[in-house]
Amino acid sequence: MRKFLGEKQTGLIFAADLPTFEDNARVLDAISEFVDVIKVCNPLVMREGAATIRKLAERYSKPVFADLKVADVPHTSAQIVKIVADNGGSAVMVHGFVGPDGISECMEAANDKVGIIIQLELTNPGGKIFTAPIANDMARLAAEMGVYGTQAPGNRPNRIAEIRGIIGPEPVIVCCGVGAQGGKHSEVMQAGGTYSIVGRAIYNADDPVRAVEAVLI
Ligand code: 3DU
Repeated sequence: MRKFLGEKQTGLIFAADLPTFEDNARVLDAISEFVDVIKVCNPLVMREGAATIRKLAERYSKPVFADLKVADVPHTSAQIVKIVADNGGSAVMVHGFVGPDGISECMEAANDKVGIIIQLELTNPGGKIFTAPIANDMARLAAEMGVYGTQAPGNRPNRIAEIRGIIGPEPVIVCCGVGAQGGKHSEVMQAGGTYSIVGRAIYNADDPVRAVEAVLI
């Protein structure tokens, strides 16, 4: 399996969730040396266009993970994956609940240029109601299908460990919910997570470099 997100160093994925490219660039200019991967989400891509993926990748020479939460019928989901690939993205998040045909068509569209990462369990309290009960089944499916990785809730380390147990040592696990949502990077790493995703705890801090250092302790 290709290392779509590159070699792990700090294990930090920065969630570039500020409103514009320039807002995110101001923070990234200060902290990029600590960042393994830059993550973009739907609001930024809707405002700035898909080209912002390549702009970030080139400016910082880092892989960009498009957390676009793809969740449609296969032929529509596949188009989104292709847009990410065509715009220089390295990985894309696809909801596991789309099922095997949806995941398979996304993998075909990715054409080994982009890693497919399966969203399993949302970190918000409501995520426990509908996504948590099916998350282990979706993790099993992800492992069977040989995807590049899965998401896991970084604010529930026991769930990361459980998901790691299901998918085995190879796939990456990206763990959102570290920092502002209560998760801790050290606990994510200990539980078997590959990366912590951190946004607000860094970009809302008066001193983003100190905030990164605090996260990585
Ligand atoms: O809470 P933060 O500001 O560190 O941002 C977390 C990021 O991770 C944000 O982009 C959000 O959309 C994403 N994310 C979750 O928070 C929870 C999930 O289950 C999946 C993605």
